Amino acid sequence: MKMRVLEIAGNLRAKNEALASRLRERFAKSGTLVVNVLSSPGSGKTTLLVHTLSRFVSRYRTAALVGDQATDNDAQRLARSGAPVHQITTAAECRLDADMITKALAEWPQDELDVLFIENVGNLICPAEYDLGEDLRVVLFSVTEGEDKPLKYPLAFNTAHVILITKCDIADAVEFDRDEATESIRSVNPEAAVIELSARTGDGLAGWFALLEERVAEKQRLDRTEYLSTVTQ
Ligand SMILES: Nc1nc2c(ncn2[C@@H]2O[C@H](COP(=O)(O)OP(=O)(O)OP(=O)(O)O)[C@@H](O)[C@H]2O)c(=O)[nH]1
Ligand SMILES: [Mg+2]
Repeated sequence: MKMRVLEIAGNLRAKNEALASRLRERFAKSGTLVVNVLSSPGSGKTTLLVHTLSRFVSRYRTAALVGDQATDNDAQRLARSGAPVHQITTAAECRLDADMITKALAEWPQDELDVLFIENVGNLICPAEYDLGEDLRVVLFSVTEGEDKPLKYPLAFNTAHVILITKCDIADAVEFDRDEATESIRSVNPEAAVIELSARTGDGLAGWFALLEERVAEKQRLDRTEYLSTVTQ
C-alpha cells in the first residue's frame, strides 16, 4: 500500500515537471518573467503584490494569477491595482500546480506579458514541491513568524531565489532577532537574495522593485538573443 502511494506521488511529480517545462518554454518564447510568490498564511503576499502591481502596471505588460482554497478576497484586492487578475480556486488542494496554471492561461489568455506574478496558496509545505515554470521563486518570511522558520521548512527556503523578510516596521515590537533569522536563512540557502522590507512604510520596496526590473530586462535581452540566434542560423 505504501509503495503504491509513493508511486502515485512520483507520477504526479513527473507530470508536473513535464507541464512546468512546457510552461517555461512558452514563457521563454513570449519573454515573460514569471514570479511565484510563496509564504505561510498572512505573511504579506497580497499586500506586497498590490504595491508591486500598482508600480509595474504602468511600466510593463503585467498580470497576476492568484490561488486560494476559498474566497476571491485576494483577487479583488490585487485587481484594485488596475492589473488584469485571475483567480484559481484550489478547493481541497493546498497549492497551485503547473496544470492549474496551464488551464488558467487557456481560459484567460493574456497577450505577450512582460511579467506574470503568481500568488500561491498560503502554505510553506505543499507549494514548495510544485514547479510552475517560474523564473523567480520568492519566499516571504515575516518578522512575526519566528526566526527558525527556514530550518523548519527547508524545501521552501532552499528552492527560493529571493527571500523577503516582511513587516519590518514591527520588528522591534516582536523582538525579531535579525542575526538569528539570517543564520537560519543562510544555513538552508547561502545564495538567495535577501531583502528586508515593509509594505506598510515602504521601506525596502525600492530594492525589491529594482531586483524585479533588472530581471525583466535580463529576460527580454536573453529572449532577443535566443530569437536572433534561431533566425540567423
Ligand atoms: N505591520 C505590517 N503589516 C502588514 C504588512 N504587510 C501586510 N501586513 C498585514 O498582514 C496581514 C496579512 O497580509 P496579506 O497581504 O493578506 O497576507 P497574505 O500572505 O497574502 O495572506 P494569505 O493570502 O491569506 O496567505 C494583513 O493584516 C496586512 O495588513 C507590513 O509590511 N507591515
Ligand atoms: Mg494573500
